[in-house]
Amino acid sequence: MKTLKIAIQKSGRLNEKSVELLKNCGLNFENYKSSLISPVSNFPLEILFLRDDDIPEYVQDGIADLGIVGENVIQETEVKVSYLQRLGFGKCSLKIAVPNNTGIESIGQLNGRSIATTYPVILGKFLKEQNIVADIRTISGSVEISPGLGLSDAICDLVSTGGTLKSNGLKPFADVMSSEAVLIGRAGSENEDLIQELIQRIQSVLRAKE
Ligand code: PRT
Ligand code: ZN
Repeated sequence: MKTLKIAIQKSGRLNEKSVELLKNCGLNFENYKSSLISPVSNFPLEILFLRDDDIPEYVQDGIADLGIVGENVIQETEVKVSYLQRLGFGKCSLKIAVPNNTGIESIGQLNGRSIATTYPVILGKFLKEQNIVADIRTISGSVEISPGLGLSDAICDLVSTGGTLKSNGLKPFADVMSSEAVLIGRAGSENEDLIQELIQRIQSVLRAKE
């Protein structure tokens, strides 16, 4: 019998909840320390610990059978994967935010403005749908400080509590997408029986939490 592989985040906001979910499914494995692969002792499964950005491609390319990742990462990487189960954690929304004292009051006023983000693909599609032509400035992090430094007129970033926006003098302005962690797979995968068994275990853990 083949061993399934599931890719989860190595460290970061989704790591702990992903590990907890798999442990609650009755799977026995060592949590990530230095090894990037952990075998499960009581199920034909290996856990791959990866940067979240790499997870959709690993699943698309068949290196992993399954993955746990935020919908925002899937949409941004534009891979072809199937959504198997919403997992109810890692909830956040991608929002455009502007400085509190800005003159920007309506979405149309973003025309000709600059927006800093680490999500240029999702933002680009959103602006196109809204018929807005703005200058998307792709940066790799610390997006919230960009307007204060005079680098952009607005930002587009993930928000959960809103505390980061507030402490940087920004206010949410438009919702681009909402996101949560999801289980992804690939259509037409071999080992459909094992995958179904794992999905059923995950679903019963989620039901028990309701
Ligand atoms: O190292 P690796 O590449 O794996 O991790 P990462 O640094 O890219 O991602 P990580 O661990 O920060 O987030 C993983 C996933 O968690 C994201 O892709 C989202 O799906 C989800 N998630 C949920 C969040 C947030 N909530 C969130 N609040 N990801 C990031 N944030 C950041 C946001 O970018 C902003 O800087 O938290 C700040 C805002 O938080 P609040 O609470 O102040 O609003
Ligand atoms: Zn990442």
